[in-house]
Amino acid sequence: MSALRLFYLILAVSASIHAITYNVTVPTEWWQTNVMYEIWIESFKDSDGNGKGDLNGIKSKLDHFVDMGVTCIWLPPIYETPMVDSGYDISNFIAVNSLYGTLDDFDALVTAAHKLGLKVIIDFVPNHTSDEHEWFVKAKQGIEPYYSYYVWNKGVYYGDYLSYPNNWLDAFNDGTVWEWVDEREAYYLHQFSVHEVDLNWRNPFVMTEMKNVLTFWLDRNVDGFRIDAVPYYVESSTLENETRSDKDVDSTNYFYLNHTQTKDQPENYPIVQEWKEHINNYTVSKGNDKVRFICTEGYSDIDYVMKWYDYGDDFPFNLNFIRDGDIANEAVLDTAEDIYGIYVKWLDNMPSGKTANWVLGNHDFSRIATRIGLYRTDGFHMSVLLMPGVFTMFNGDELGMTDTYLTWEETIDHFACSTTNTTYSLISRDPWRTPYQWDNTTSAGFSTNSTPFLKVNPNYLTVNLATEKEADFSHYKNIQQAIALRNTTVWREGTVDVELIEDQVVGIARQLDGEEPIVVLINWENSTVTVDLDNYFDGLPDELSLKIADIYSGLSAKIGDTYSKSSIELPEYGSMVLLGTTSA
Ligand SMILES: *[C@@H]1O[C@H](CO)[C@@H](O)[C@H](O)[C@H]1NC(C)=O
Ligand SMILES: *[C@@H]1O[C@H](CO)[C@@H](O)[C@H](O)[C@H]1NC(C)=O
Ligand SMILES: *[C@@H]1O[C@H](CO)[C@@H](O)[C@H](O)[C@H]1NC(C)=O
Ligand SMILES: *[C@@H]1O[C@H](CO)[C@@H](O)[C@H](O)[C@H]1NC(C)=O
Ligand SMILES: *[C@@H]1O[C@H](CO)[C@@H](O)[C@H](O)[C@H]1NC(C)=O
Ligand SMILES: *[C@@H]1O[C@H](CO)[C@@H](O)[C@H](O)[C@H]1NC(C)=O
Ligand SMILES: *[C@@H]1O[C@H](CO)[C@@H](O)[C@H](O)[C@H]1NC(C)=O
Ligand SMILES: *[C@@H]1O[C@H](CO)[C@@H](O)[C@H](O)[C@H]1NC(C)=O
Ligand SMILES: CC(=O)N[C@H]1CO[C@H](CO)[C@@H](O)[C@@H]1O
Ligand SMILES: [Ca+2]
Ligand SMILES: [Ca+2]
Repeated sequence: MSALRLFYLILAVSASIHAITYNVTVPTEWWQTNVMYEIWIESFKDSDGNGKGDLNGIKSKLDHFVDMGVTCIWLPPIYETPMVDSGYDISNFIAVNSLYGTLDDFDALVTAAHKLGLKVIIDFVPNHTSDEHEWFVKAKQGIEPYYSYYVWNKGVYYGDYLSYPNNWLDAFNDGTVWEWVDEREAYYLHQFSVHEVDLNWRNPFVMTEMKNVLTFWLDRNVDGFRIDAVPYYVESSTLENETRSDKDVDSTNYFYLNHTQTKDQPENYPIVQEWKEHINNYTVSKGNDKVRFICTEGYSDIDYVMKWYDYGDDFPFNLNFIRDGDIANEAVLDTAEDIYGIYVKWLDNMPSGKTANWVLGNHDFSRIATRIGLYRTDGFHMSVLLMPGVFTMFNGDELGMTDTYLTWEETIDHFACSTTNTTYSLISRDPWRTPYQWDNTTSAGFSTNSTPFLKVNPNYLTVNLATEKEADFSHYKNIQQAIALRNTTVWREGTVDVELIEDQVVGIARQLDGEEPIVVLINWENSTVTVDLDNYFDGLPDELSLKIADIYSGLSAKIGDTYSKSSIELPEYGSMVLLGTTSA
């Protein structure tokens, strides 16, 4: 769609063994410079006092995004749903969840957002429908074409004993993916909950139906889609058993098997490409009125993830700071080398001319501040924000919100509730879905209702947007300033050089001829370190001035101070954004 400059790799001739400088893809379209903000609708803002967030609530808070510098909001599923899986179980793809509002409310939100220059993208969830969806209700009655919208199998006889066609397991650890339906004398396939029935992506009618769904929302003026669960669309047609993994888990646990037949199948890729083409055709039919984009979500090995770039995907989410490529394993973020390694892995593998993406948090996993510690959170955000590409952030992370402890009685996550009072906390996603902390009033300003759907984190009296806006230094202000630096020529076009310094600092330099460089240094360890940037970066000016610093290390008092590049002392867990001062 655009003449993007190629993404080159230069092996710099310098003293350091790590020195790699990357040319960047110069952004030409709005989405390439986005900060894309995930709003967890239920916990963001309640407009009518029922204790649950809604679309009108979001509309009333759009100024927050303008103030922060966020340019694109991403709404998780807004569709009609029985809410078995937080709205990812959809019973009607062209209607709005009544808990959140109406289609008119949605239209009003999009219009209001556009007026403020914000883009709106929505989740597209094509891996399955709810078992309450009209298509599945008809399929169960044997009515075509709906019966063939799903994946059915008659099972296998072992003597007189009928059993599942194979050993595949669902991702919610309920055991088999196959569910028996008496009326049809057949099993249907579900890779997730038994209430989420997998669509048959080998059936062209399913493609037609889902393209109509895309068109419906394009007509409502959305700016793009985040496409959910891309590795799971198509299963191997041979129905071969999967083999045992190396994980020491119960035999009904999803991770008991290697998902060689049910995940990352090659047929998934052209499906997404066809949606992208459909969206492009829509744009052409509107006289190229605006640029629309898609991005995809999938926790897979880097090769499978990178392949999406070749199939019409503007970018796949980079979830490597959350999972290590295998959905079963948490990302390891213990050392500076770990962080450095994750940055370089993406840059080394991304195809030429593409836009990078970085994600630190989302609705499915523990908050970043909880995973790495608050004292490292500012530095980590500064570094991802000043890397080239799109940063995808989860609501509340800009405040340094942390996971909230919830008792068994307070737990509402459906999957946690189906466990026990001793194991629920391993499963529950409630701790990072508690209400957004706007201010120090009732329910943190989230709702006039003093008993919201999930309790507010007790730290809201100090950790809240209003307080952080008033403070001289805060997580929020640091993020706001780092976002503002993305609106510079050096951020957009400058090279990027990522270095591991003294084994404990991640250093990032953005440089461009004729522009002041941006340097980010994050000390990942609880010990002071002095760094000589000459050993790691070429071409920096002798002096750099401190622009942004984390709020805990004491560096805030030194904002505006000048540092010699050959000797910069970083306190324990200290992080800095430094700017060049040569032509000042
Ligand atoms: C990187 O970009 C610079 C400036 O445009 C250019 O001189 C250089 O040749 C590029 N590197 C490679 C490997 O092409
Ligand atoms: C597949 O797995 C099932 C369940 O473990 C087993 O009963 C069956 O024999 C296996 N089939 C093959 C072909 O190995
Ligand atoms: C299955 O998983 C184990 C451990 O992760 C791995 O060593 C093996 O190569 C995997 N097998 C296949 C066929 O992917
Ligand atoms: C897009 O439009 C072209 C030209 O009309 C057509 O050939 C193609 O099939 C369309 N693609 C999709 C996915 O609808
Ligand atoms: C969990 O529930 C059981 C049975 O209801 C009860 O006996 C036990 O005390 C509970 N344990 C905890 C940690 O709450
Ligand atoms: C509540 O917040 C307001 C405005 O942010 C502040 O002026 C006030 O001191 C705070 N009150 C308490 C009890 O923290
Ligand atoms: C970005 O920079 C341009 C020119 O320097 C300025 O006009 C514009 O207001 C800035 N935008 C933001 C969001 O700061
Ligand atoms: C850092 O080290 C100091 C002193 O060694 C210790 O008191 C402090 O708890 C450590 N901080 C963290 C976050 O571990
Ligand atoms: C992995 C993933 O994100 N998949 C979505 C598809 O379906 C499951 C079950 O609804 C959801 O939990 C996921 O969010
Ligand atoms: Ca509400
Ligand atoms: Ca599927």
